[in-house]
Amino acid sequence: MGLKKDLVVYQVYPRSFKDSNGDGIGDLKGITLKLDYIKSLGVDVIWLSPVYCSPNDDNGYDISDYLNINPEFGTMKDMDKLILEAELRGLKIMMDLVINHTSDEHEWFKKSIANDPKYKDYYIWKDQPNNWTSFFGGKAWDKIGDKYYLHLFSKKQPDLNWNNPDVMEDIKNVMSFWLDKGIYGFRCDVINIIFKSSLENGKKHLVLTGKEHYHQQDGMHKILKELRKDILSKYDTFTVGETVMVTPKQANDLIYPEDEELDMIFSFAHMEVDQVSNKWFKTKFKPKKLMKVLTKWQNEVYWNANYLENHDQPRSVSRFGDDQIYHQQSAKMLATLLFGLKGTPYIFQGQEIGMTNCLFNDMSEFQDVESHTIYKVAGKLGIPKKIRFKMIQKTSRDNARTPMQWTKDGGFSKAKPWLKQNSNTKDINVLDQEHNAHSILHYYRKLIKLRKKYSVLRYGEFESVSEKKFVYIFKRSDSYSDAFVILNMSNRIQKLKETYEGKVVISNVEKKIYDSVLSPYEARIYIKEKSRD
Ligand code: ISL
Ligand code: CA
Repeated sequence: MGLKKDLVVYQVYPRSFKDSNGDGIGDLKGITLKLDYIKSLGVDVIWLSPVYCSPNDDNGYDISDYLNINPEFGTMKDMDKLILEAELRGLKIMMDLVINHTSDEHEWFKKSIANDPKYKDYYIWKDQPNNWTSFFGGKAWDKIGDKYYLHLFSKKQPDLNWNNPDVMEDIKNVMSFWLDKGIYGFRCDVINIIFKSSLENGKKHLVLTGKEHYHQQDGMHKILKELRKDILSKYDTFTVGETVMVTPKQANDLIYPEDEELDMIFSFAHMEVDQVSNKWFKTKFKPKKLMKVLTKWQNEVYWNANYLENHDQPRSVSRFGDDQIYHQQSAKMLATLLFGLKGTPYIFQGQEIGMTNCLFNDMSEFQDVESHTIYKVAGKLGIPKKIRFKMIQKTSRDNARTPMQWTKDGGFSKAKPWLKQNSNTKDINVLDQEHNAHSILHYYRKLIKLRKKYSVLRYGEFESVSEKKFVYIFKRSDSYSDAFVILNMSNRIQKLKETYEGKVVISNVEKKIYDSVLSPYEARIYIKEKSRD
């Protein structure tokens, strides 16, 4: 993977980033307008959530044409311009590749319904459904005419049939099309469930039934190897797979040996530490659980894609920190964690200013198809309205998708945004933080600079030093230096037992002397350079 290990990635959710034409929807020109801002963070790669044509049942993750831009976002000319302007600034663009399913409005699906000889087996059709369930809740099958088709997500997202070689050929063409345009690579959506090895009934799990027939199958490895060999290896590319429910061993199987399948993967184990049986049933966050999972993945996985947020997760400061009294402190502590770990750091838009979950007051304020589906399914299970609503409020993906907070009055759009703006934009916004040297924004910039400066933060081996109830300490080391990352993950003062040598190169609390007392949510990184002879 070589120098790819140096990169820092910034995720843009185009719908909510910047609206350039006043229709309330973020767009490509908006992103281009903000490239200098993105560049100023010090990041190297932009991951764009889908910008392809889509009826937006799942905000672009339901693609109706892989080779064209959603008119709401602009034109292909705007896209070419964005790629060019990014390149001029030394930024690379990675696109979202959604190939488990398409939209039901894709030509392929329409032809499949019409029994067109080439397309009839592009999707997964059956006379009778099996018992599999959808990731968004409810059954994974719907009927058109006298046949059922499989959809592991919404019913407007039919699953492609990866047993059909023509599907492979078409997707290869899609990939080459974008790589030829100068795209740097792909974030591969739910990539470890694309291959269905049988359509038998599956085992019943609390939320998901049937996964043993499509999760992490050999056929998936075969597909990834072929895509790598025939397409990706012909370019200089970067790939990260989104892989659900993987173990460290399965993660390694996807990324190692190098250059055969994916460069790295997103796993979810650390996103499950505050839930009971599934993400809708949250419990009190216990920092120690997070430490344990992170340490395990640091120790066992060859190279991690590290993230605390994305467009599917509630905001990290609201979840693992304190979005009220210790907002600034805890957001910076989490940033220190993200950049202290070994692996590639991913920042989700707004995370760098500490954007928080949003207070939604009514179901009608939510846009996300998943939130609405789960609300209905939970209703059928007899869960009372009030409790269901609370679940959605806390966990809805819309928490991450509210418009980017540029200024005190929003600064995202001149019109009413497609999704409610968080009212705390008056206190949490880019402009204010630009002018404040102690802001979360400046702290992120500083962390990125440090990562560039010290090889130990990029390549250093990881070793967990202490995982106390609230204090996480780990060491990174390479032949030049040792780094100690010290994090108080609580809102109370904590005491350090040991002393640490070296210089405090960054901390979220300014102190004359960094002694054994850690303030609430205090974070420090010590670096001690090794003497060389
Ligand atoms: O939200 C989730 C994690 O808590 C998952 O259930 C999520 O749906 C899963 O990780 C897959 O996500 C990806 O594919 C979906 C799309 O809705 C998500 O936005 C995307 O990131 C279907 O394409
Ligand atoms: Ca717009």
